[in-house]
Amino acid sequence: MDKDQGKTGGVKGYFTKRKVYVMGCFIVLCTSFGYVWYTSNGTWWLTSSKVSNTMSNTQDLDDFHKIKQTRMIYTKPQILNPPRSDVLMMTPWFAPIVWEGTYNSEILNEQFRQRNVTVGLTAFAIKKYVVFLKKFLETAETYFMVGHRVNYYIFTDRPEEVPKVALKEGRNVVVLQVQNYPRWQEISMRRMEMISCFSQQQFINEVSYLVCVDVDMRFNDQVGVEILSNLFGTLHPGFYAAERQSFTYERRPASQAYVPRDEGDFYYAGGFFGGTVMEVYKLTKKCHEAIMMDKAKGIEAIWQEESHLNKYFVYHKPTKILSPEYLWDDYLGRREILKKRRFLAVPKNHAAIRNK
Ligand code: 5GW
Ligand code: MN
Repeated sequence: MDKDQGKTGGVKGYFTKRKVYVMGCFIVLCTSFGYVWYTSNGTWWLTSSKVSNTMSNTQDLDDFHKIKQTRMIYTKPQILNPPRSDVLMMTPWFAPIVWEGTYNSEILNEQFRQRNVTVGLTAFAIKKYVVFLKKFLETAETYFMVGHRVNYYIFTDRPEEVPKVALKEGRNVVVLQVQNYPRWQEISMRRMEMISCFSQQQFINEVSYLVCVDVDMRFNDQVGVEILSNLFGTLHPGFYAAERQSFTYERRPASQAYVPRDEGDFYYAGGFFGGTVMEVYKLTKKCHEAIMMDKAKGIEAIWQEESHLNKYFVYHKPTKILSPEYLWDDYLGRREILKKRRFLAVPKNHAAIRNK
C-alpha cells in the first residue's frame, strides 16, 4: 500500500488544490480585517463608551493647543566655552550673580505672573530727601517690575510733601509716617528698625518680596523679577572688583559689625537689598539689634547700617547677588563690564540737601 495514499486518499477528491488556495485566501483576509478593526479602536460601531472616548480625545486636543499657546521661542542657553573667569556668574554657594545676559526675562516674567506676585519697594524720604521722590517714583513706573503688582512704601516725616505721581494698574503708593532723627547717621541706621517693624506688622500681609533702596536715585533701565530671591544683596559699585583686604568692613572687634580680615565674600551696598518679607524681617531685626548693642557701648560702625548688613551677609549668604548694574554712580565713570546702568545715583549738593 502506498504510504501517501493511505493518509490522504479518502479526502483527496474533496480538497482540490484550488479549494485549499481559496480557503487560504479567506483566512488571510479575515485576519487582515480583524487586525484593521482592532487597531481602528472599534469605531465601526459607536457605542456610548466610544462616544465618551471621542470626547476625551477632543479634550486632549484642547490641552495640546493650550500648551501651544504658551510656547516661548528663545535661543538656547549657552554654556561658556571656555568658562569666563573674568566675570563670576555664580558664587561658590551657588547663588547666581545677575548681569545683563545671564537671564531670560520672558521665562522669569511668566513664572512670577503665574504666582501673581506683589513686590514692595521701600524708600525713606526724611526731611529734605522728599525732593528725590518725584523722579524716583516716575522712573520706577517706567522701569521697576513692569507688568507686576507693586506697592511703594514711602517712609517720611513729611507725608504732605509726597508728590502725586500717575501710577499704572496694580501699583500703589503707601505713605508711612515715621519720626525724624537729628543725626543723619541715625536717619540712615533707623531704616533697619523701621523696615523690621513694618515687615512684621504690615508688609507680611501685603507683599511677597521687599526691595529696600536709597531714595536719592533714579531708575534708568529695567529692574525686574530677575532680582527676586529669598535673600539678595548688591555688589557695591566701588568694590565689585576689589580684594577682600580693601573692603571697608568694620574692623574694630568691639563693634557687632566686626568682620575679621580673612573673612567675607563681597562688599555689599547698603542702598539695595531685599528678599522675601520673612528674610528681610530677619535681616533688618538682627541688624537693628546689633546697632542697638553698639549704641549701648558708645560705638558706631564705620559705614553705619551698611557695615551691619555686610556682617550679616558673611554669615547668612544671599541666595542671589546683583551686579553693580543695579546700583551705579556715574561719578565712578562708565565701565565696559556694565551693559546696563539700571539704577543710578542722582548727584546731590551735600551741603544743601543734608540736615536741613
Ligand atoms: C541726610 C544727611 C546725610 C546723610 C543722609 C541723610 C538722609 C538720608 C536724610 O536726611 N533723609 C533721608 O531720607 N535719608 C535716607 O537715607 C534716604 O533714603 C537716603 O537715600 C538714605 C541714605 O542716605 P544717602 O543716600 O545720603 O547716603 P549715600 O551714601 O548714598 O550718600
Ligand atoms: Mn544714596
